[in-house]
Amino acid sequence: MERTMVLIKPDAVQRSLSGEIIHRLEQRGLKLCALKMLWVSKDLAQKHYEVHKGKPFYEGLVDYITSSPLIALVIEGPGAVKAVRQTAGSTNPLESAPGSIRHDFGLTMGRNLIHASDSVENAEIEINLWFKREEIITWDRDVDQWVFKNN
Ligand code: IDP
Ligand code: MG
Repeated sequence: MERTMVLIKPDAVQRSLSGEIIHRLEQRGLKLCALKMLWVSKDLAQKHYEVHKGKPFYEGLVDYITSSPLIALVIEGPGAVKAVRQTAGSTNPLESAPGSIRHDFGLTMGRNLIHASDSVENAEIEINLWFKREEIITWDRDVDQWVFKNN
């Protein structure tokens, strides 16, 4: 089953939106496989956002993500990468679809509440960067047959 990684970024945690964001992912039918709260080191933040190194927003982005605790999650489901990106909304909240997290709670790219892996390949890299193997729970949810089946 496909997995993706989500960060409930520091602005969302500070604004007490963590529960709301997890609720939306669960409501969609997605399954939680790992969850932890942490205050990210600069080193981990730089590794996570390495592809953006050199861009004008990079320094501010690393400061933002290390400024306060965040919550990291591993999420599972059919098409989990695409589903979570859709529920998160476009990078710029002003261009996000109504009903998406970034649209409904955000206004700027600098405070856009959530990170979601952008491909299956990057999801695997990010999960390995943020989680130890034993922190990820493989489990059957009784309702899976009513949510995941494609007949
Ligand atoms: P994504 O989070 O939708 O995948 P990316 O382009 O990978 O978007 O950028 C990573 C993060 O960097 C964004 O979520 C946002 O927080 C921040 N970011 C991207 N572009 C800008 C910008 O132009 N100004 C400020 N922050 C930006
Ligand atoms: Mg990205």
